[in-house]
Amino acid sequence: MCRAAIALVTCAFAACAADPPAADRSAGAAAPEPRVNASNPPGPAPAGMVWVPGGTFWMGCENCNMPDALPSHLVTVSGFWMDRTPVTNAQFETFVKATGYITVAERPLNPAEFPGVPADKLVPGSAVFTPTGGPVPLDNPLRWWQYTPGANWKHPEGPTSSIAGRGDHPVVHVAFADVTAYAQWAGKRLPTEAEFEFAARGGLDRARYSWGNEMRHGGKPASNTWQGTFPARDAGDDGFTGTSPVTAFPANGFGLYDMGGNVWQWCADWYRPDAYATRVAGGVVTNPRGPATSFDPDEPGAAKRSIRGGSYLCTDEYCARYLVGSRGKAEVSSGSSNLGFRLVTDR
Ligand SMILES: [Ca+2]
Repeated sequence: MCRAAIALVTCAFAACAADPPAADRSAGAAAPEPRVNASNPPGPAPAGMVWVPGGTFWMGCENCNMPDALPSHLVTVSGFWMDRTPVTNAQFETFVKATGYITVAERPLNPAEFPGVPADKLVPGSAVFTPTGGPVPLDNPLRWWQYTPGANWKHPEGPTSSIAGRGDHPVVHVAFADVTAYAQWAGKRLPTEAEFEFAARGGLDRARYSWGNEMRHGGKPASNTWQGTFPARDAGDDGFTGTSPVTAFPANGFGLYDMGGNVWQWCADWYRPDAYATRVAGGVVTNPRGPATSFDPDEPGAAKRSIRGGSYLCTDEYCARYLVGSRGKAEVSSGSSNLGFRLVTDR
């Protein structure tokens, strides 16, 4: 959903960037097996990053009732460094102080992009999740998402809220341009969907979650999700309603935190529901970078990137995209109160 759709009916869609290069294929190679490479890190770990050694894995979500995550197919990724947690409010604040960067949610809306919308509606803001207080049909997210003037990364629930005491929570209300600006400043990049999923699996072959096959791990909550009737009231049985500190739940097999639950995380790939179906004919795909263009039949014309991990709003009854092979999508000019990011680097 785009930033302005929540309040303003019309949307502005960012133009597509240059097409990414096509994925390499290794058609005709011997039948590969899922594996985690034994390669050592190429050097000392950059601060706050974990070496993901690369390998071959089954990418996709079998028995999830999610057609856009099918068919499951073998993918090989090279090794890379990955932030061990989502980027936190404290880290983003450091970036803003160093650069003076102003996020998309803080910028005035251009009247030319929203013809017919009254000027008093063209106010900076972002989408904030708002519990409904009682059960509602789950067919229209606008029932629980409110475009909130003054909501942004510093004021996650609106102008009277703040991130005080939440420096170790993931930054939210960041649009795609915001995270790429941060990445440029940090000298890193967004992960591809394949890199994110390989990393999230933590070396487990075709597990349902980034921590194993059960929703709870060792009898305890494994991630920050939603308990109770969505979107009426979150019981918070896992200890948190809303975001949580980025290391509040156990790391996965690669030492990565919050690869499922807490906040969605931007990936570099354009989103298309048929992305997997169009690339499985030629054998194992190596380092796929996603389709050349975006298309979401639910919002034709909206430019969307893939997002991963699900969030504190996901429950088995709605979303469920903490399932490690599942996929999400977000319009590039939009942030929201449950969407953040983390970065990777190759050296
Ligand atoms: Ca929770």
